[in-house]
Amino acid sequence: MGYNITQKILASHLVSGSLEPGKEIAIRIDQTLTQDATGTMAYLQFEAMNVPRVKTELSVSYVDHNTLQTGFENADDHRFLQGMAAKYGVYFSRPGNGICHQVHLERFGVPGKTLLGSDSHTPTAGGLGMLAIGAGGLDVAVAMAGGPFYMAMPKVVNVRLHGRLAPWASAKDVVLEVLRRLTVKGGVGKVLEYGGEGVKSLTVPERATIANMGAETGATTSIFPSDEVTRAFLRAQGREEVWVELLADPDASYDEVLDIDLSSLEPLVACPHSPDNVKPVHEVGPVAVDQVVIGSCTNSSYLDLMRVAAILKGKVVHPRVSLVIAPGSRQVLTMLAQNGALADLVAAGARILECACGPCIGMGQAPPSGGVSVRTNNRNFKGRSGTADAQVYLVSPETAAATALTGYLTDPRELGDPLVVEMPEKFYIDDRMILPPAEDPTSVEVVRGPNIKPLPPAKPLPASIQGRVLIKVGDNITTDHIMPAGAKVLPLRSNIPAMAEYVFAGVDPSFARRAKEAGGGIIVGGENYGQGSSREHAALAPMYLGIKAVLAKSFARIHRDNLINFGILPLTFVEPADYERIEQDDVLEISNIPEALRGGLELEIKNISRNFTFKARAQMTPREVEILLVGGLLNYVSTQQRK
Ligand code: MIC
Ligand code: SF4
Repeated sequence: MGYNITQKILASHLVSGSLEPGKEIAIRIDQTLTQDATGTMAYLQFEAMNVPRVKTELSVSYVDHNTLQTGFENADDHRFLQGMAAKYGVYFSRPGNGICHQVHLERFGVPGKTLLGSDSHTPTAGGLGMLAIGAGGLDVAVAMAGGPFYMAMPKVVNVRLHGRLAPWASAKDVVLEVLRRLTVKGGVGKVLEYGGEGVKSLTVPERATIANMGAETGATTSIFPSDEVTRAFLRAQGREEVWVELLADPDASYDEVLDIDLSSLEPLVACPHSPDNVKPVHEVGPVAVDQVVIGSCTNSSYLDLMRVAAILKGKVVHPRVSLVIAPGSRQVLTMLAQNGALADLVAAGARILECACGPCIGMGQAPPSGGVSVRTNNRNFKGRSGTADAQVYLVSPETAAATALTGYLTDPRELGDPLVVEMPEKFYIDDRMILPPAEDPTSVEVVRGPNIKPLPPAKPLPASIQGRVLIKVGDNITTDHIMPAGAKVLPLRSNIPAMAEYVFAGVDPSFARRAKEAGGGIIVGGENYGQGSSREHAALAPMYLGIKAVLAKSFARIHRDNLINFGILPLTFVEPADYERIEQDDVLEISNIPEALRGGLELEIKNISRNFTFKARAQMTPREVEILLVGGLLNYVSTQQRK
């Protein structure tokens, strides 16, 4: 039996385990990436492991999230990251050089290699045929120290693309269709592997858009073949020598199949407040729009922005609309400047931002009260834009540009003749904003500003837990609910005591105070708890507040791993109906924890307030159990190092 692409890469990187879905495997990591919002913690954790230099083939530290410098905090973090990179053997992509995933695709991604990134959209590099996975910063720190990455062997779904896109349909519409079908939890425990003759018609940046937003299904990653299209892209990036062909064997088998007819796709939109709330644009009706944002790691490539420029050329944005454009990288921005497209965008009224995440993570450009914002981003969770009552719609760059002109959510097919925008033969290449590590690490002084606080220590898990339910939330709670981002909170990413004040701030502002008063407690959640970002702060800050366990119907992959990494017990209900029988402020007791976890047994939980008992499962591997019992991965690594 032949191998699919996912199996090929996993097999060639396998450190332990076997490729049976659901079983634990460990894989060797070739490359890592971090970004500034998760990177400060990741490098503090790496430092705590006492390893003099990273052991990967390549590690890159990007600065792209916290670029709005309204105080000293972000600039302090950037300076710290630059020093750490130089000292420990990491390339440093300077602020303004672009969004990590876009730059990694352009300058570093290699087909057939593994990439672990402390950002949930790391799978973007799957557009190049890399096996690229998002994880918490601590897992990335371990990979930089040479440790393997552990995960449950995912199922592999063959997404077969047929035909080719009709005029005005876009790569974004392909992934919105995937989301419409799979929903925000349909990809959990799976890799989406693209194939079929339709793949050939998609360029690498288009494949990257699709791979990027696969993260919204909860998938472990998405991956495309590495073919002649990949080769042409790498050639145009001056990196053809890293190309290898990577195709599924003709007799490869898959766990599931999803067929998509590209030619039947029409422009789609994800309506508020979830990326899977997908409808055809023309069916949504006239929605008056206040803001259009074009950018983010999903849709900020040269190709995307050239299409936008072609649509806007010679026209001007609707008077009600604020049009904001953040190019994905300095390469993209420079090319637009050199060929005149930037002038077309500016003349049309676009407000050009630096090459960074910006509005996607609420770093500026919050929409007006009750405003409607149409964005090319990948997430439209309530409040993420920085305006609690804004309505955010997710669309392709073509739909966004058409909307900016009319002031209403507009199907770009109304624009008439199809666009013709070609991929360049050669991209503009200048890597001087990517600093190589220092040759002599002892010469590097790492400067730590007052915002950089030491890591909070994690305590071993007690044998029994008695705690109050501090909050009970519903299904699909995102890490943006648990640990909000945005211009006010993001600068505190390296200061956990300050950041912890904002845990669940948008859901229940009294949470942090109540948690501290109670000396910690338990969180109760619904399905797919912790979906969305990789931010380990959504585990680290609750840990700081004394949270000992999260009891949910199901978990998103990265958040579950982060909870274990920080010594918080992730439990699922054996009978989901028991969720209904628990209320906020109930006192729960969980006993015999080490015995139950080590024996793989169900845990008995007593609801002391209502006097009944029910069962929960931990579903952890023996290794995860030991990590949890010693109080998290960092404690576990140091006990292993002492052995
Ligand atoms: C996001 O899109 O939510 C982020 C900000 O990029 C996060 C990482 C973070 O919270 O720092 C992600 O997707 O992992
Ligand atoms: Fe940045 Fe947005 Fe991409 Fe996250 S989703 S990496 S915030 S551009």
